[in-house]
Amino acid sequence: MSSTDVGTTTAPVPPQSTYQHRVADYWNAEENPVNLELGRIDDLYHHHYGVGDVDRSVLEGSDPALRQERITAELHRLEHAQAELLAARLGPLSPADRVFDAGCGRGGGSVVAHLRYGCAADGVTISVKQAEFANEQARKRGIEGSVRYHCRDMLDTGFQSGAFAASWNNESTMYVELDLLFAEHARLLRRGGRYVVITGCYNDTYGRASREVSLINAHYICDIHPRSAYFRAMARNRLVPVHVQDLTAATIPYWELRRQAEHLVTGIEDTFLTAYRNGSFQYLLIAADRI
Ligand code: GPP
Ligand code: MG
Repeated sequence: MSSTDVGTTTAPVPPQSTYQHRVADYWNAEENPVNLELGRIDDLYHHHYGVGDVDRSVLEGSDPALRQERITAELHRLEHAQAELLAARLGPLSPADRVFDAGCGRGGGSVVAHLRYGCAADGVTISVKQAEFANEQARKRGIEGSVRYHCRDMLDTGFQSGAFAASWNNESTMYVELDLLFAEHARLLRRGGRYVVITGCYNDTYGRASREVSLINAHYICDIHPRSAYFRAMARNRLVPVHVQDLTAATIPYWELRRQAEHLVTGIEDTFLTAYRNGSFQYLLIAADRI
């Protein structure tokens, strides 16, 4: 290096921020029974919550092992219903289409989309463990030619522009800046493509983040956005909402059942229930068209 270059030399920028490393550490280490035991039922591993009415008969019965088994199956049924609700908003799609799962976790959502539409799917997660686990599941199902998982940043996927007919985030937007995220979705989606998000957001009418929302942030090392931020960032990034659904009332029964599942609780259950009930937090689905 000549002496004239000294003033322009910059420190190397690490490929991942320290924050991203900590988030990856969390998901690389995560082995909550509430995720693994539910997934084992049919090898659909979800990393999101459930919606719909609960069959409360699962809480009855004198055999403790059978009771636990029935509660586990019921929670999985509700989480699967959430995944189907999201997948239904992605279509219509055909086997010729390709979809993008941003923050794919252990891969359940991409498998659900593939089974529903026959489409190809690419999921990305920042956790190498999750990507390996999800690819192994796809191999076991014999769908590894259509459903692939990558350890990549959802803000900077490296996939081809306009290559996707639909894309989504299922409870993963709280790890990233929405403007950067929606810019990447808008780049990846073809014109007329569909974007769907299901998320927990804080309620602007409450004010700022409540104590419970802050506790949820600390629990998952995330940063829950206000509801308004989604619409602002979509408008700035060629995503036009076509359907908005408040799922708050539909997810409360899931949390009421989960808090009684002593073999599965993680300790965050009452915080979610309080946050939903005091009006500071909402469970929201937004579907948008890429213009
Ligand atoms: C994932 O679910 C949850 C998140 C990625 C972050 C927080 C989501 C909000 C809506 C605020 P999980 O299935 O991995 O969580 P758990 O282990 O609690 O079941
Ligand atoms: Mg879970």
